[in-house]
Amino acid sequence: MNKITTLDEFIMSRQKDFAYASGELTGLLRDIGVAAKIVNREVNKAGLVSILGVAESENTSGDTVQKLDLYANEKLIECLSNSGECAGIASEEDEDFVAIPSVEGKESKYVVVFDPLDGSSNIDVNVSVGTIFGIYRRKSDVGGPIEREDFYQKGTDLVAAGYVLYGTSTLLVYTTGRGVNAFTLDPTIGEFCLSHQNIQIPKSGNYYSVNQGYYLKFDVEMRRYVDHCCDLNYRLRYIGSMVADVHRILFQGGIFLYPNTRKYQHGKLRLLYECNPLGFIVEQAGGRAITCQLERIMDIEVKDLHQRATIAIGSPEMVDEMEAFVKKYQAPA
Ligand code: AHM
Ligand code: MG
Repeated sequence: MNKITTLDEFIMSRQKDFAYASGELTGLLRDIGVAAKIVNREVNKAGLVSILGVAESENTSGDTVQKLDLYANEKLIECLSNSGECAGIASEEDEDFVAIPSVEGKESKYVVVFDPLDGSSNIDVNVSVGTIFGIYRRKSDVGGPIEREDFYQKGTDLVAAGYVLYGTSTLLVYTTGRGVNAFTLDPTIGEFCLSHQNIQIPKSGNYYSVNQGYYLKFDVEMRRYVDHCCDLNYRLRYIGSMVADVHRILFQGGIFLYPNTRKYQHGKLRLLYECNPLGFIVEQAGGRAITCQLERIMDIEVKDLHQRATIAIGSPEMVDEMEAFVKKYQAPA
């Protein structure tokens, strides 16, 4: 029988990769792993309990909030508050960042950004949803209050990022900038077990993932690229959960697109806690993540916690190809 490596064992074994590591980042990743298990439990029983359904509130971006979003948000904050390794958080569900009180006088160096339950419109119909997170080293003085600048950091400043996919099985995928590894939750022992090591995205693929219902609202260069995908008989897959759509592409190759539309003139997806963490993971796996205006996602200045960005992310050769279409067909400046 192969030796099982649990998420905790793996995180601990990687701690020595970082010079001067004192275990805080390790502690943070473990806290997120615990939160993921709790959220997973609730997602799995969502159909059985009364918390299923739409809460009567909207998040800061104007989308309807499902009750499970709020639950996942609370659990992540609770878990990140336990060990004292996190100084503050910014979440899709909170308009502003939230300071986390110090535990036993610990002075945390890190802040965490997350989308607690992405793709929440899928919950009521038993379709995959996910959690996305990113970890930054704070910029303000350790020991003092956290500041907005702690969160206004580019993707290139990420120390770690990951996602949890609550799918047919539950997977946690993360990177600390030294490759990408995935852990599958074994529900019988309640542990995330190492299942995919050093993931490499295929250089090209057969899948494209875009909400083609918005086709007529895309810019001409994006319509030409989508036409090209159709021409080549690429297979269209669009779940409407970015985590699940990008996960397929990470493993099987392809491209995920969320361009600007008439309704979402700067794209729909959020830079800080959706595009940047997934961009970091895909780049670490050998892929690319750029905007539909061809800027590298991880280089974009963050000026707002809930800033939106367009995105084209996936296999490097397919993103290169999309880039060539944009250059060829975009309106002259
Ligand atoms: P959410 O964070 O409110 O769930 O919204 C983000 C989701 C992504 O997971 C998904 O890719 C996208 O919204 C789908 O949007 P649309 O329905 O416009 O295609
Ligand atoms: Mg989201």
